[in-house]
Amino acid sequence: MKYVLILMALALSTASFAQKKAQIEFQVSGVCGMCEARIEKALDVPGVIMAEWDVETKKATVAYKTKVLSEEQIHQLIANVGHDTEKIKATDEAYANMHGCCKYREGGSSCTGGDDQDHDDYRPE
Ligand SMILES: [Cu+2]
Repeated sequence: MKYVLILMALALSTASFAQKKAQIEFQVSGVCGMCEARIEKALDVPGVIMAEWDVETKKATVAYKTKVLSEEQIHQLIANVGHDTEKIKATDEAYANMHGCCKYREGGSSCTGGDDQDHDDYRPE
């Protein structure tokens, strides 16, 4: 009986939660695992419940609280760190700040050799 009550409480809290959240999917330009980390970190803000970016499909999946953030703002957060989204393009400045490996625009990515890139040895000049 106790378990039933717990389950009911969980179901109720999920239901009230669901009314205020939305989940969107959209394309985001990027190249590698570092891009993934950067994109997901950019979305590590209040209001974002879950953010994922798939390096294979270039698809971002973001669950967020609609009272805190708009879809537009989410796109902007990603553009701010240098990645173009379906709606908002990153500024040249933000784009230039990215690791060379992540330069998706002119096909100039320098990390095309193998999928096991280690960026840890990268040092900015
Ligand atoms: Cu990258």
